[in-house]
Amino acid sequence: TETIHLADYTPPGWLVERTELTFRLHPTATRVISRLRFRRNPRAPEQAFFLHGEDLTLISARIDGQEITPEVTDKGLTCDVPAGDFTFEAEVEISPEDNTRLEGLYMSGGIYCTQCEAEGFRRITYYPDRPDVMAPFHVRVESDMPVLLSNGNKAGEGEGWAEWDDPWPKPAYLFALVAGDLKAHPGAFTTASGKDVELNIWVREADLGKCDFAMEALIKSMRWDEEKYGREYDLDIFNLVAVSDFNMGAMENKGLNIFNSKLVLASPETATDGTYERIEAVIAHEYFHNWTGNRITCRDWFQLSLKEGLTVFRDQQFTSDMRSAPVKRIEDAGLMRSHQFREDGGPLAHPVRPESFVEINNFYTVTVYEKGAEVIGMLHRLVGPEAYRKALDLYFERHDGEAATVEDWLRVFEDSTGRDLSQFKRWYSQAGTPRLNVEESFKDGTYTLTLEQQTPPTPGQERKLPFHMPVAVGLLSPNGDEAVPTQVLELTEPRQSFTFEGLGARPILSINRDFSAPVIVTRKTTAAEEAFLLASDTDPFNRWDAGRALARRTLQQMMHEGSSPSHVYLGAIGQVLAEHGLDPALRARLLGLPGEDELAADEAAAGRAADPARIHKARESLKDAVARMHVGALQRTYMEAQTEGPYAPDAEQSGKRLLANAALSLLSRGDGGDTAREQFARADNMTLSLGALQALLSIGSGEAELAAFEERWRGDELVMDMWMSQQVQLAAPERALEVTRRLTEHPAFNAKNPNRLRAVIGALPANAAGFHDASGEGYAFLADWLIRTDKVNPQIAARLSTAFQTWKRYGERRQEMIQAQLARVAEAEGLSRDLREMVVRMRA
Ligand code: DPP
Ligand code: ZN
Repeated sequence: TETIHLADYTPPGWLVERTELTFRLHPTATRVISRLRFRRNPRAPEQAFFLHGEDLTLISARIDGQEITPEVTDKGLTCDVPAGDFTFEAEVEISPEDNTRLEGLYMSGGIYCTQCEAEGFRRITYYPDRPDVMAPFHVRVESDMPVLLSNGNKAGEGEGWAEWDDPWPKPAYLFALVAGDLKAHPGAFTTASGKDVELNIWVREADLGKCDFAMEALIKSMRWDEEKYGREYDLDIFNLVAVSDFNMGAMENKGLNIFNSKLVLASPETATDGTYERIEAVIAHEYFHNWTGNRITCRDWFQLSLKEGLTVFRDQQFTSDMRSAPVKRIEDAGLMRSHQFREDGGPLAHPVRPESFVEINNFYTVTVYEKGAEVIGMLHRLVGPEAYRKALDLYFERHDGEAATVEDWLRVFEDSTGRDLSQFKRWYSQAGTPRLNVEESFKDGTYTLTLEQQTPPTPGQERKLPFHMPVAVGLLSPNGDEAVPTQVLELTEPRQSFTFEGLGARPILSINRDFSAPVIVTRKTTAAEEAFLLASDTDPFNRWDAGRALARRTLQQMMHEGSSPSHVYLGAIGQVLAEHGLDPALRARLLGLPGEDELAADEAAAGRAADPARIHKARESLKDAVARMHVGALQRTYMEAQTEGPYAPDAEQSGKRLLANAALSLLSRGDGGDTAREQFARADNMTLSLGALQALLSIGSGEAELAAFEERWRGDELVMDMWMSQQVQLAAPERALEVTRRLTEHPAFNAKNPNRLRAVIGALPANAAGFHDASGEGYAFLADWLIRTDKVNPQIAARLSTAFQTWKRYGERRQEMIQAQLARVAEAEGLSRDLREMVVRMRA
């Protein structure tokens, strides 16, 4: 297998001036006829003419009308070409129905659809399939399907055909085609400059009632991007299609977004509040790509975070504006800690801009996406919102229509603010989570804060240089007042001191407020100080963080010292429950405990082998203790969190339901599940049904409810996904594998559908104690499924394999068993490039 390096980037030898495609659709024998106008790239070195192409049957090829016989390999095609401009034409045959990888043109439930990012277009026809080759596309689709869609504006249609014209030059990865028996949920938008845009969400007829929310989210996104970034939509029509089989969440193809149906379809009965929020965010994310990704794209795939980090940052801003900013920050920081720190601290660690890859699909990661967004968040914090907006204006002005790089991105900030960002740039090249060590001293009214940064080695990067990071800090007086309001300290040195003068008493530090830098703060504190911050910090993120720290502290004592749950923690939770004025969503978050996987990371960081069974037990008994101690307050909280009036998936109502479900889950530990059964019986929305079901499953009950749920929802694949994944995740550890295995034989399961695979196979590792069962059977089960799935869909297999990335956290026996399974996968016949790369990186 071949490794691709950023350092080897060479500009394309030829550019495409115009791309014309004709599709004669057929399930097993689709013909793709291409007509490409090529022009020599004056800025490229001499090179052979090469077009990517994989799994294509070449029928014929011509240059300037003359039949040619190109040299074809399993990677692409080469041929002699004229010195000047020329037209290349080809006809190829492909079989959408046999395409189970879901890359290129494939069929999903009788609908033709495409997924080209990153390198799927080469499975459609021969083409320079690289993002720095941008061209206007004209597409003709011939099929007897009633709806025929492609990118851009409609250029004509008739019986059995339609033509689409996309005037905006784009790389092939943004190409899309959809053909099927679809119905439109229509909408309309008038841009700030008065242009009318036709909007359509295309779904199966049966799903037409589940599109209102997605349409509203789209319209809000379009408006928000105009107001916040000055970006208008640039075509006459915007189409969005929901399909059932999709490797990713959604895809930003120009003017024709294609979505995993789970991120479009929603009704109160079938979608949870969490799903609604995800839909709103992902609709926004894909829409925002129209400027950050499509109008300005990436020069090469190493620059992926240029569009993804930025677009995630933009969708986070959007959600903060639509809902609660502190709650959103807690969710995002929580995801960084639970998922990105895990990646950054293990064998799969890589920089936000990776320097090499074997299979680019393996780099659509939390590091490229979420850490990439954090890096932009830091930039935003360092320069301030106004300078940020000015820099973005310059970015659009300077690079519109181009394929840009991280260097281009940072240069607009340097040019518009006069700042030197050369040290800041290390966030793009150095992997690993920095540790921030804190020392404090106080004398004669002067408080000195000394910060020391240190980043551990990651694969291929032994030594790290210091980062330039904003550390938001506030100081609290012992009485809870803010002695020094939030200040952003700029840390650039390995060790740096900051002083604060004129303080009356030794202050209490609130550091890395709002999660200003994606780092791990290591600091000697006491339970009393954490309890103080949980009760009094003015920064909501740090309140949450202090609660987490307090929970970890007691869980560790329970695990290793046989202590009973700490009274400080239990008392602090009591106070949170009694804080009626606090946003319910925030209160719910404050009640949550760190996940078992995060606790395992803590164990490893403390130099101990993580014991998943013991972690699980400690966490369960802490929940029991909270439930016992606060039964009255939990009942009051539960009552207080009931919503009135018709269901709405807005921030206010969903915050209440989140709190109600959190209280319910604790209450169920004391009442045998009676309240949950009652909630399940009366629930008129999925958030409350599922919350009740979860509460019951987590106390080992809920058989009758599971059956009733299945009876009601067996026809709805998206609801059944939740039904399946909750059973796996919440099964008692000793039953987890059996439950998973049984579900793989359930009629609702389908080993070819990514959502089903994620809901069942992907859910097992989320049941940490079950997956890591001492027998090692969980590991063997996952390895079997990796080998099996790899033959169907390598991208999904590679993704599921990441469950093994934490192997170093565990004891020798478990390490050996995981390594043995990785070795078995490595030896499997015909292993894909995707899965092979992952296994190689994770093997010792
Ligand atoms: N569809 C993926 C996303 O929007 C890849 N571009 O992030
Ligand atoms: Zn994206």
